[in-house]
Amino acid sequence: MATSTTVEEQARLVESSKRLAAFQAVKDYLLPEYTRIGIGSGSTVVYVVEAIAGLGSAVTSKMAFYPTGSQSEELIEAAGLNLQSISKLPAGQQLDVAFDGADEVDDDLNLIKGGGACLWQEKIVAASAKQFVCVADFRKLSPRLGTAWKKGIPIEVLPMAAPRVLDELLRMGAQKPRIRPGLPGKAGAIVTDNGMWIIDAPFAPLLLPKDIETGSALVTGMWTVDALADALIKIPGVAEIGLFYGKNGLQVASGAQKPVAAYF
Ligand code: ABF
Repeated sequence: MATSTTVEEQARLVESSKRLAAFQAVKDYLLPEYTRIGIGSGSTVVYVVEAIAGLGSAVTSKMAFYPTGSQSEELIEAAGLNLQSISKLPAGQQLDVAFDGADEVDDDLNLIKGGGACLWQEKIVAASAKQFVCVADFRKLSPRLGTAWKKGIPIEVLPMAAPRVLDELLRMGAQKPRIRPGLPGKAGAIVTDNGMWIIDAPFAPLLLPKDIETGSALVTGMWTVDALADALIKIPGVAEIGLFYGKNGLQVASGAQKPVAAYF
């Protein structure tokens, strides 16, 4: 009895952390003059959309919302917001801001994303925005990626290349990488919105520049975030990886993958 109450209390705490983070992020980063907004996937983004819808149609009717997949498409439509497609965003234009969740966030705001299998479109939307804001609950923050999210880095692959990609991941030191199975009741591998498969590849915790300064990178078999991401994306057959890394939107004009801020 005591255990189940604790589990329920923890669940309530997590939901309240997601909600508070989402409302604060929208308050700080959604300016009324913005017209193009990216909306990510997952359960935390539900609160982002709730916060946006709560601003009222006087504010939101001038805005268009760009989803990262079928789930966020439904979310936007259900809230009565104006749904647009990132494929219709003209070349040379950017979203004003994009909000999305994460599976894990490290001290430098690198992210693991893709637990929900939408990582490719999530990266396109995040990188199309002038500012990308991450919203998550307190369980997602950790000093190094791979510490809190133990299922591995999600990697979107061309199905025919999956066996070769698995070989390469093992060679790079991944521990038991595996093709993600389909949702309960569905045989075979999970198929993404883009017709691809997902491989989850667990690696030892990923180091940050500060670790190299202090010498921890000398530990055998440990990658830095940037080195691993650069190597993974070069494997033939890999379409996209669930590491959002590099520079954030304050440092590059466009194409940033890292958030300018993370809310917990
Ligand atoms: C998306 O949703 C994904 O990149 C990430 O895997 C997941 C986070 O979901 P939740 O908010 O439900 O924890 O952002």
